[in-house]
Amino acid sequence: MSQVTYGKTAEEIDKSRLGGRLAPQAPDPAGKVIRPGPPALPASLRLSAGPHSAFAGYGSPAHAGSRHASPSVRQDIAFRLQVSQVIYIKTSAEIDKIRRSSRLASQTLDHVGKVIRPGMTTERLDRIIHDFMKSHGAVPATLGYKGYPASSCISINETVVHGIPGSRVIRDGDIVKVDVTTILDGYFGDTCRTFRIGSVPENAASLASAAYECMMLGIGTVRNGSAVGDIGEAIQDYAEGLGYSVVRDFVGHGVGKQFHEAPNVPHFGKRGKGPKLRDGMVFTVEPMINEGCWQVNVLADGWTAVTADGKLSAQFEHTVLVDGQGAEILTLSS
Ligand SMILES: [Co+2]
Repeated sequence: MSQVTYGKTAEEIDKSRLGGRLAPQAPDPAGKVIRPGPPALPASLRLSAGPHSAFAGYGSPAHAGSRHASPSVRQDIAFRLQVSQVIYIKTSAEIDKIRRSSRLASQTLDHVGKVIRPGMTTERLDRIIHDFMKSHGAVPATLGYKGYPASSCISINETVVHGIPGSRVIRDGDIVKVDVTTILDGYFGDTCRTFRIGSVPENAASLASAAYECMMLGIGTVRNGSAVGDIGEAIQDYAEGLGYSVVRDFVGHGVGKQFHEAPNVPHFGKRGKGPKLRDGMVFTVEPMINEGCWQVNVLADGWTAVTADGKLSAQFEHTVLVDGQGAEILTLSS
C-alpha cells in the first residue's frame, strides 16, 4: 500500500536539465566565513513572524476550511528556535552515533511502509511509530518538543508539514508524508518519506517523484567546499522547471547533537551563496514541493502547515554527512 518507487536518482535525471549545476564550483567571492543562511530562516524549519517574515503583507488564505493563523499564533509556533550560529564539525565518534540513530529513523520508515494502509488513522500510525522507536531503544524527538504532542509528523495531501497525528483517516489515493526523528544514545536522526496509498492520481504520484528527485539533486551537490546555496539552486531549478513551487517557510537544518542546529538549508537560492560545507558537517535536505503556490498557512493548532491554495504538497528528507567528494546519506532505506 506504500510507494513502489520514490523517483529517479540524481544520476538518472537527464543531466541536460541540470545546466552544469553539478560541475565543480567556483570559489565563493563572499569568502570563507561560516555563517548561517538568511537570518529570517531559523534552522527550526519555521520562519518566525514579524515585519521581515515571508508572511508580512501576505493575503488571506484560499484554503477552504483552514484558519489563517494570526501573527501572534505564528510567533508561538514551535520548531522556531534560537539556534547557535556555529556549525558543528562532528567527530568520528559522534558521526558513528548519528549514523546509528539515522539508520534507526530510516528503519522506522521502512516499518511504516509495511503497515500503512487505507482506513488507518494517523493516530494509530503514530502509536506504531512510537512503539517501534521505543522497542529499539530510541526516543521520538518530536514528542514533547516545544509542546508537540506526538511521536511523528503525519501530513496528508495538502498538509505540507507538522501534521499532528489524530483522527484523520488515511484513504486510498492519498499521499502521506511521514516525518520521524529518533534520539538514540543522545544523537538525532531525521528523515521523511512521502507514501503513496493505493491508487494515487497521476498528478500526486508525479509530485511525489519530483520531491524525491529534488532531494537527491540537492544532495548531489554536496561535497567538501560546496555551498549551502548549491543545494537550494539545484532543487529550485528542477522543481520550478517542472511547474512546481518550493516551500520557503521551512528549511533543512544541521542535526546530530541537537534536533536543529546551524546551518539553515533552504531548498531555494543561489549557487555559491551561504555557508561553505566542510567534511564532518551533518544536516538535512528536506524539500517540500508544492503542486501550486509555495505559500503555506498554519492552522489554529499552531503546528499544521497547509498549502495556501489547498493543492498537494510532497516531501522527502535525508540526513547527510559531508564526506570528501560527496555526501554520505545516513538515512537510507535498508
Ligand atoms: Co528535519
